[in-house]
Amino acid sequence: MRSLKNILVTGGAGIIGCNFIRVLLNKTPEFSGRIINLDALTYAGNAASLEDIEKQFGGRRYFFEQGSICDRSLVESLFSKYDIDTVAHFAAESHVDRSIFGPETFVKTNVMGTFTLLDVARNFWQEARSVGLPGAGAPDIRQDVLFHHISTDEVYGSLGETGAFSETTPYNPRSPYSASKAASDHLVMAYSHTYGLPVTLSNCSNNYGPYQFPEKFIPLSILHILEGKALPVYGDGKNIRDWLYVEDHNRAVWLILQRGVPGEKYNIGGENERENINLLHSLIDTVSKKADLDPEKVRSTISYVKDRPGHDRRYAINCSKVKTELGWKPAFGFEQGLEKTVDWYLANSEWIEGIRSGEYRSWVEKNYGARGA
Ligand code: NAD
Ligand code: TDX
Repeated sequence: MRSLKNILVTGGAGIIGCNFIRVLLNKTPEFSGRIINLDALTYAGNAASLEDIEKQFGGRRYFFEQGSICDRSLVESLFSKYDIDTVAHFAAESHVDRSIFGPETFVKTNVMGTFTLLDVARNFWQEARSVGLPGAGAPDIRQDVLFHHISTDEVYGSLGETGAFSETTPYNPRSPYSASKAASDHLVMAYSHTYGLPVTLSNCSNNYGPYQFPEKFIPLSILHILEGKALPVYGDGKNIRDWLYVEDHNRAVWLILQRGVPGEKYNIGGENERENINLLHSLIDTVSKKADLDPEKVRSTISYVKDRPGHDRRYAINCSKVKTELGWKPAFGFEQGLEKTVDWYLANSEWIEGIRSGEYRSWVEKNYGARGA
């Protein structure tokens, strides 16, 4: 088992990164190290998501650094300042719709940002400066360190009615978002093959849970149900996603950090395939019950809208590798995860108001018009 002392978490103010930090510091007694959270606080990042962590662990085991993963000198200084031995790289532009409206930041952050982190790690983790070109598996890079890259099932493309993505499924990304993530995955693997950088890579399905930015389907629908707004369903509503509770995802990431084999990739999925329209009906039932709304009245606000261009039809994940090799299994059933998520949004109106103001609101108004934030 790897000894992890100083973990650089990138994108720790987003849904998955902030849950990872919370799980590690609050619920993982076997971890006694420090977490350094590098986050640019884009529209999707929110420092308020980690206020409790800052209060409890700030300056001792938790350190927040605001900045971009594309800023090489900043990243270099953080590696030295905190003597980083592990990277858990979550930071990304993550919303498919936004990548269609404006792909450039996706290439900058997801491709160039990942490259910058990899290259700084390679330099910082060199045992000693060697002369000339390193060969494959170059021995001069420390092997007691790890660069873990978090990626998506969307790199594999779209499935028909049957089958599931495995770790050997060829890449076939179809949106600017998934193409940028695929490019970053290839760079990660190239740094392993060419320089011997110890890397692991995970490709997961759709996460859901507390602190998710309300542009994604589940939180957007919860808030629109509560506010009596139209519920936008893209196309015929029969696209299928595999839903993974964020804490289950991060338990798998933690296992990979401890015991993942360098150079290997792992698929992580919730084994919860749902058509979007069926998921929406479940959400309507759950939210209506908790908020005392009439579910039939809410259902009448479902609004089929123009489909997302290039909308992938179905994703499904075969996650037998992470189960058999690392002993992972999801702890939360889908209904349970959904209830916990709805409860969290009902109890956290201040967080919601904070994140929906400013830049996000004007972007939504410009690009979606009347749909509202
Ligand atoms: P998110 O959009 O909620 O958060 C992304 C975080 O990254 C934000 O805090 C943002 O401020 C930060 N960030 C963006 N650009 C940055 C930059 N240049 N430098 C530093 N920080 C920057 O995303 P998420 O859903 O938490 O996703 C985390 C990772 O998981 C991403 O790599 C994403 O591709 C991947 N992923 C997400 C899902 C999902 O369903 N949410 C599924 C599969 C894979
Ligand atoms: O208003 C909506 N109506 C709708 O029908 C929204 C926002 C979405 N949808 C559909 C599109 C998708 O089929 O719901 C499904 C889920 O959409 P998103 O929440 O936007 O997620 P998705 O596009 O599947 O991508 C997510 O999972 C994979 C994350 O955003 C990615 O970062 C991750 O890699």
